[in-house]
Amino acid sequence: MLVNGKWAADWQPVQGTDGKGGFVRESAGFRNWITPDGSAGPTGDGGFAAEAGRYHLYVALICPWASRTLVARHLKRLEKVVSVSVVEPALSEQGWRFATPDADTGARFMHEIYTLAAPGYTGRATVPVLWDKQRRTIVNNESADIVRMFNAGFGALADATVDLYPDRLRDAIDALNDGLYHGLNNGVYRAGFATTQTAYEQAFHDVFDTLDRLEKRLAGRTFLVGSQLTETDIRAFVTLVRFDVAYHGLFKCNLRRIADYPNLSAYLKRLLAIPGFRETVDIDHIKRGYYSIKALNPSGIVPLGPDVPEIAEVERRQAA
Ligand SMILES: N[C@@H](CCC(=O)N[C@@H](CS)C(=O)NCC(=O)O)C(=O)O
Repeated sequence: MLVNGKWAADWQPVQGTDGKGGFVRESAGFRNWITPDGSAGPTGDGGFAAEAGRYHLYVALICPWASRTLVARHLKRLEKVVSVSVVEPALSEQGWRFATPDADTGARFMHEIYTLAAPGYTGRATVPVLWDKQRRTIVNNESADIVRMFNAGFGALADATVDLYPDRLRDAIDALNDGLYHGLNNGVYRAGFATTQTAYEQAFHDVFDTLDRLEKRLAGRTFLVGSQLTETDIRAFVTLVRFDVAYHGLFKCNLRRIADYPNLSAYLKRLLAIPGFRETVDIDHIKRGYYSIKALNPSGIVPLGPDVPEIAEVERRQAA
């Protein structure tokens, strides 16, 4: 991680804990918003008006948080408005690395983008990052905000027929998102990075309680909230699609696979068939990325399995 703008070499073990072996995720440091007219959004400063070609999104394809923003970018048809670059799947000794120096900034590592924006930055150099090429700064590095900006911040530059956070569903979306974050999106991380048996077991039960609830909720419904696709489906998707290949093994979430839940696996298949979802999934990056986390897998050996039909289908299409 960065400490006062300098890369601290012993960053790998420096995961936040709550003193009882529970994993604590750091909150994001840049919280400005892109808006149609450049006025300030719910947090941060103004001055970030929607413009084609001005903003750039840095992602890792292993990362579920970054992948949320990629799905939203596709669904809102912002592919030609916001450019993207993808870091290498495995974390290096200096965190996320670009395979070739970044075109806009010349950076070789993601942490250099952070220090360009804030020379004295202290914190983890996480993805996703939404970068402003004009002001040469980070607009925002919180995926939940970036999804909402893509949904509503780009005005006429985005597809107005798609609304991932409709007014009338907001309360239901917010309520479900909270449970999903704690029990699933971050729940798998709490299980994987727990350093005590008690913290692991708590997270493990939260994860499978949440999956059981989702399985029931999906009986007879197409999407999680209302009758339309919303950001809640994107949030569920990014964790579900990684579950059997990464979290079941590496994060020890091994009571059941998604493939063992009929409704959840049908739902995952349904989402994969919607243009904008499958394009963001790279099973090879996901596997190599997660299994490169040295603290959890010192040998770096990447498992060959599992054999899951939905995953095999994604891989087959990518190879074609
Ligand atoms: N709050 C962030 C979390 C992003 C996050 O934790 N990204 C991970 C990858 S999945 C990361 O970049 N980790 C590098 C690190 O912690 O050093 C968001 O949702 O955007």
